[in-house]
Amino acid sequence: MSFLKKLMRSRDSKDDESEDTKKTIAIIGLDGAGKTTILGRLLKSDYALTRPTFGINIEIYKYRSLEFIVYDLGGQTPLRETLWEKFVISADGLVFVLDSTDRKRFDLAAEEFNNALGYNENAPVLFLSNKIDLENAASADEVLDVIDFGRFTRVQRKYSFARCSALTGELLFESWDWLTLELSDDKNLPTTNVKIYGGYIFDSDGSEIETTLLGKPKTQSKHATLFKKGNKEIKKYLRMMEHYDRAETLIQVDEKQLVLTKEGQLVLSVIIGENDPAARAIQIIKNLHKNIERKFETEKTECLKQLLEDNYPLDIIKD
Ligand SMILES: Nc1nc2c(ncn2[C@@H]2O[C@H](COP(=O)(O)OP(=O)(O)OP(=O)(O)O)[C@@H](O)[C@H]2O)c(=O)[nH]1
Ligand SMILES: [Mg+2]
Repeated sequence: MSFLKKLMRSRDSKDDESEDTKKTIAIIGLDGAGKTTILGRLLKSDYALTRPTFGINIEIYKYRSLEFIVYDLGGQTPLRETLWEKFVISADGLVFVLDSTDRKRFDLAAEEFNNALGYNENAPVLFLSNKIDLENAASADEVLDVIDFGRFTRVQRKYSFARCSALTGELLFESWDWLTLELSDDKNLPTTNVKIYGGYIFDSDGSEIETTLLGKPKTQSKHATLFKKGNKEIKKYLRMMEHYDRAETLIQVDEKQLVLTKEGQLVLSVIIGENDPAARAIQIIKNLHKNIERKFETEKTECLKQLLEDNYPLDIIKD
């Protein structure tokens, strides 16, 4: 955070410590890019039908000990001209969303991206090439041809580029984690390990194959209700995602996070601590997807538990 901003904040607020955990993020991009849908997925673990945003949605989003105030700005031409500068100028983080199937407007998107960068020259930038679930989505190379990321390296500005889908959630949480870390002043935020309390294997039709509670018996019984709630949430999500082969999500359950990935017939999920990096958990279960089918053929019980214990001993809860 710039010195001037810090000074202004400490003047405005008596409690400077808590102010430091509040970050503002502006989400911009042309109309229809998927900004509101992305926010819905991140905030409510939901894929809701959206309407064009005529103005601005302001949402508060708590994630990994930070509180984000997110400005979701409408992308239609008049809004770009009147609203963007006002909100982009003071944002701590910038998210630009591109509809990766809207090739006709790539040049326009690039131009608006440039304009926005001119309004705010410091905030870390997350560039999301959205809608990769659609067949005609542009490849990373196609997007990189239109958007000049080299400039960020030249001025040493923090940025990240990711392809994602707000619909299936794919790759969205990884990039959001990147932004969280960039904006956090708390260098103690865990960056590598997570604390896995247990997990599930489901069939994609919603039938449960395994539930695994980890830790000592006392810890397990303490979390039994949490796991029941998680089970319901997974079923709800799978109904919503039944037509999609791949999906990822992050669902808040009580004080914990439930992370889920679906690949074809198999659904894996783990419950982790509330400040743990979801990206790491997603990586773990994606790796397990490969092994679990093999293990199924030989051993039918406690597959997930064993794989976690064998491969990720440092990530599972001990007490
Ligand atoms: N297939 C697919 N459709 C998406 C995805 N993200 C958004 N959409 C759809 O794209 C349309 C526009 O999404 P919005 O989130 O309203 O777009 P926006 O960027 O907020 O648009 P404005 O508010 O007008 O600036 C909606 O019909 C969404 O359902 C995605 O990842 N995949
Ligand atoms: Mg919108």
